[in-house]
Amino acid sequence: MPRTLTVAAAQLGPIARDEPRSSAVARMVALMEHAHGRGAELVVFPELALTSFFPRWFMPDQSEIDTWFEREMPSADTAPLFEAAARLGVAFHLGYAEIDGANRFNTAILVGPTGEILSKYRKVHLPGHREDEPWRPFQHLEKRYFARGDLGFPVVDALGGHVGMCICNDRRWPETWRLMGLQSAELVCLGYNTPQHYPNAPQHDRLQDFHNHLSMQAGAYQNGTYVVAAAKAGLEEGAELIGGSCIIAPTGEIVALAATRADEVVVADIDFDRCREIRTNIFDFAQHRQPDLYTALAEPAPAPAK
Ligand code: CDV
Repeated sequence: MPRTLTVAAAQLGPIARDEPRSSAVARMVALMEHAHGRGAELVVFPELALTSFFPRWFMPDQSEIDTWFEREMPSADTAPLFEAAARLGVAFHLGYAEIDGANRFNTAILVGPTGEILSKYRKVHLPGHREDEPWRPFQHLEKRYFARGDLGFPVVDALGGHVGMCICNDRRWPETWRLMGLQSAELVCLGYNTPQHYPNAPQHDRLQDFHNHLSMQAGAYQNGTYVVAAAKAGLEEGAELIGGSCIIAPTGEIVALAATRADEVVVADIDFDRCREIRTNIFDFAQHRQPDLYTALAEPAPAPAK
């Protein structure tokens, strides 16, 4: 009997700096209702989906930084999303900034169709820089505002399959995918905020959409997993964010793709059993991996050759 699930990537257009969480949540509830109308049983929202992408601003005052973080989940602001999920019987994935005691993380949760949190992930690969760099047209201060995630790369049995999560920059690292592949991930949910302009290497600006899909399609194929990826997209506070939200099959093929840089839902039916097409053939880990020769992967990188 096939194990199937109808999944949606819910892309968000720009969120203004002064847009309240209640407004972002109302937009997400509308996207969830739309996705449900198209049969979706799981809706994936972007990274830091409740607010504007605040790491683009240098804020010296910690109390101001903390206004961008959530102290509880659900909260009064996010309760409507949990209520909508339970009303519709839809699971969802949500990215947000989390305060836990003295620590601050870039976090994502998987919430089940009755509104219970099934899994939590905290972003491991934090891009950007720690100090204000006024030469940039916009900052990328994730290294300043977040601690490295401390939960590993969990894969849980949920929604009929093995479900993992990662966040934005994590998708560019093959280790992210393989650590979930080694746990037999069949579906990876992720959100991202990727500027079109990369100040350190502007010659890559034209390649941002290509590198986005290249990384995720490779991760899907090399580990035999579906991917549902949701962008925050469009011109947000002077920074253009790529879109390209998509659903990728274990063959690496994109099976649904957003066409805009605005609020948009894309939907696809997935069959978890198709993951075996990859995992019992070309990427049969038990037969073909050579882990005794991979030990350097867990060591610090040597200095680059001159
Ligand atoms: N939010 C991100 O992690 N963004 C990075 C950008 C800064 C390169 C990304 O990997 O898309």
